[in-house]
Amino acid sequence: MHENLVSLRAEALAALAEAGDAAALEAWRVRYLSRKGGALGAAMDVIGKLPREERPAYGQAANEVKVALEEAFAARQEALKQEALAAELAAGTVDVTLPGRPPSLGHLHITSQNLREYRAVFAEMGFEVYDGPDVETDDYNFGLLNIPPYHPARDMWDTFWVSQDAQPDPAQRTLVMRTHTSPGQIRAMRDRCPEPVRVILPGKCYRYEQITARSEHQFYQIEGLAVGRNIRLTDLIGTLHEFARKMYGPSRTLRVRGSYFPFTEPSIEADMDCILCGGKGCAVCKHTGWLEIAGAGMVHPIVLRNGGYDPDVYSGFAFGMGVERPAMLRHRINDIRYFYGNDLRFLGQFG
Ligand code: FA5
Repeated sequence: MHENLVSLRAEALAALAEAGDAAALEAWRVRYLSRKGGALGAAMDVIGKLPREERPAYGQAANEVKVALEEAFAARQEALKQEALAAELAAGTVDVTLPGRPPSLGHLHITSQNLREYRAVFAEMGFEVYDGPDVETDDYNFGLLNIPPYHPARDMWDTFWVSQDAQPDPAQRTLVMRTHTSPGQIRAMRDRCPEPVRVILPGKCYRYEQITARSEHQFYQIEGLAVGRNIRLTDLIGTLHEFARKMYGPSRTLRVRGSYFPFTEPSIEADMDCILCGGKGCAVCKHTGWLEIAGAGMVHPIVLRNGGYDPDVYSGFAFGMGVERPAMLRHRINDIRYFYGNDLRFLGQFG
């Protein structure tokens, strides 16, 4: 074989071994294999200058070199491809022995948890759950509860009026977002009369109030109602005391103060000894030793009559308690706005 072909093959193969990536490989191809300007092309051109009898042998030898270089190029190209693939796989290796990330599970909202607790406690005492609507007539929310139009007691409940007319004109039976769960008392009585009633009415209430750390314009209440023969104030006090013991611990004591609600007579507020200091006085109970748990009283005769019961034969008690404010005391939450701010850092603490 001609010397120039021998040295060309040796030089090209040595350079190919050095080509370490796709760009170097392409540069090698252009330098040695390309028809125009490539080293092999130049070696081929020599044929024309050789004596005629030498040409076939030279041509054959040059062709062998060309095939050898093309094969070597293809092999190097494949080798580089495999190297790149191996590097890529090594970089993206999944370590199957690493512990997995647990999926974060949701849980009930703190209010729902509390509502369930209340329901369970009252269910043990024989109360069933009765649901009323969130949008009420003026009559159910006020009138039938002995709060006639223009009565100053209406000021106790700042109201969202649903109808166009903001004035609570009785002729129009204006709709309101219920300001308390008490309208459910009338609905339950009318539904069950003349049977005895023992129900709780949990539900969302709405008030047109300034939002503060203690007050939301939407919050939950639980109403309780018992109607039958010979139901007395002591039954109410006993029920609230039993509730406090079951909900907050067996050593709870209860005290009762006189109060005023238009739909109960007499009306009371019930307090229990502070769950944090046991009555000694602390920041949570504002150093009084007592925490308010419910507004309550004996169902007013007018309300009993509006529910369908003869007040000379039947009597009943009713109570209403908030859900968020007691939960704030229990968990030492200093702002009611956290409840519905939907911040998972807050909600996640009550999983
Ligand atoms: C009433 O709403 C009466 N209907 C309760 C009642 C029922 C009395 C049956 C007698 C017989 P009051 O307005 O005090 O009462 O509300 C009761 C509870 O709801 C409060 O003690 C408080 O826990 C909660 N509450 C009232 N307003 C708000 C508010 N803006 N934000 C959060 N909780 C509130």
